[in-house]
Amino acid sequence: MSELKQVWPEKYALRYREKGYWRGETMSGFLAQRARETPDRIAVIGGEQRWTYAGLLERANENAARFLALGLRPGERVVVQLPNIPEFLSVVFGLFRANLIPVFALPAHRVTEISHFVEKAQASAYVITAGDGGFDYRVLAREVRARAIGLRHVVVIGDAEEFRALDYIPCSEQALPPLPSPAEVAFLQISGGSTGLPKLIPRTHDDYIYSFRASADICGLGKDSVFMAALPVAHNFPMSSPGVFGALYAGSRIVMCPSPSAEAAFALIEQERVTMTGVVPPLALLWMQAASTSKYDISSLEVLLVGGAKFMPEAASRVRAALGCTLQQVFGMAEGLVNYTRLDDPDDIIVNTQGRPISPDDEVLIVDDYGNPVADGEPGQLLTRGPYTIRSYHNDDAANARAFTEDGYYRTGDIVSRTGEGYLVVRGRAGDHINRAGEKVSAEEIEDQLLAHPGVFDAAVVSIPDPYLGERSCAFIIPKGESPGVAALKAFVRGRGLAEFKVPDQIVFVGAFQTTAVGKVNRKVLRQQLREQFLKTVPRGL
Ligand code: OOB
Repeated sequence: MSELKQVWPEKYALRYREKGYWRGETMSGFLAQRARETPDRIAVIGGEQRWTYAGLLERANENAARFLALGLRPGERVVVQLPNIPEFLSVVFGLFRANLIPVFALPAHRVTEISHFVEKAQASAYVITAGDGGFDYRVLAREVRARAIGLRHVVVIGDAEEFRALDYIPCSEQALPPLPSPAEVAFLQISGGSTGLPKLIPRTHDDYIYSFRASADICGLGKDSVFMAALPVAHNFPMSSPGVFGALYAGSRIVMCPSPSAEAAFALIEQERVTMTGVVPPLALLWMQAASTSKYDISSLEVLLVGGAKFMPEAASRVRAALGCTLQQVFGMAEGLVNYTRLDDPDDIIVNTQGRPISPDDEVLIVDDYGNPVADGEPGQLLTRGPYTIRSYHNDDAANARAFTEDGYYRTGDIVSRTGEGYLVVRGRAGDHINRAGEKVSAEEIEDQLLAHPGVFDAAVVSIPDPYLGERSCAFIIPKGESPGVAALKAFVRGRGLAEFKVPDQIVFVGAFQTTAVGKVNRKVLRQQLREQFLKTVPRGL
């Protein structure tokens, strides 16, 4: 089994400990502490369920004993694919308590992605819910099991059919293992990067707890706060910025919202007196529009976090009037660095910037194509390292060589500028992915899928500005003879077992691609040319 590690050079690790960023806490340790301090306060609400801190801890410990009863051993990986339900927390904290390593898949992922995670992480188990949003995850689990050798267990919340129902696994009698070292990897996050299939991001207890503890502080979460998870909670943003983990750390109450629609979200905000939640820009636009005619009282909402993709200043300036709350912009990445506007920042900063880093020890470099720092206000590539930014991906030498500099900076692929006060403004990006309403789609990954179609000679996938999604995907296809047709090609990609958000939004058939002077197609240049051609010939917004 390839070793799981995330290591900062000793001098940095020492500094991060000395400065009190890394305090030696663990995921299981902090939850147990909260349960001791405030056992009877509500920790999480979802559907008909309301669990106290003591109740969440008890369920997590029971689940830990069940996972051990399956024969899983500390350090083994478990892919978790669960929607926004309280069991997300009892499963994940159960895994933490058994020293098992969750790998966080999104509910939208399908057989191609899940099998990739199982193989890449060498996972032994896969935890799902029977069904959600009209989708039967047991059908998916069958497909995954047929492909992913090494997967020993499928554990289901709800009706398990031929798999193991979590609630009916007898708890192991053996003692729970000692808590892990805080420097160990706690889980694997998924990257939304620009090349190929998603990469796995190992995060340690030390670094991740620092990021959400500090986030909870910056966002003003406390014991009386009610945090609603509206986006799929497996995403880094609703998980830790400040997210459900930040909320638990602060002793707040969590509301699991099953769908981010304005109707579902507003009903829960009214019912549970939610004070804070986070959304991607397209949802913020929808919510602002819906609020003007909504019958719900959302006056309890104090802070709306918006991030995952660029929130345009025009829209940002309308949040307070439309929703009656403070906007907090968040620009982060599953690899680490997270920036926030501060709650007491002047409106000009809140509206026009994507915030500044969490930590005084977040090192931010903005450089030109030759690696030279640019002046404030000038756009450049964002590189970063710090106390919660990873130094390497899991088991991926090629990606590591591309994504990290020799002195340990992560190349974010984002083009940003910095204001005189140290706030970042996102201006674009260097890498080729489509940021579709906050979901990152790798152009290369979709091109690979399209090329598998017998009627496709060549394919180039590009991002096109979209007034609602921010960006959408457009695939330019050179057919091999007769065109396979748009609908058939979309159905083909869908049939390859990918998240729905990866199916090209648009498909355009062309006769040829321009080639560069030497006759070789540079994919980056080609994508740029196609994007420009498209924007010249098709009116914006279509
Ligand atoms: C969040 O994480 P990821 O890993 O899904 O995506 C990271 C990328 C960034 O590199 C950037 O390209 C884009 O998403 N992004 C933004 C943004 N926030 C993220 N681009 C413009 N403006 C923003 N406010 O998306 C994520 C993780 C933690 C907190 C928030 C978002």
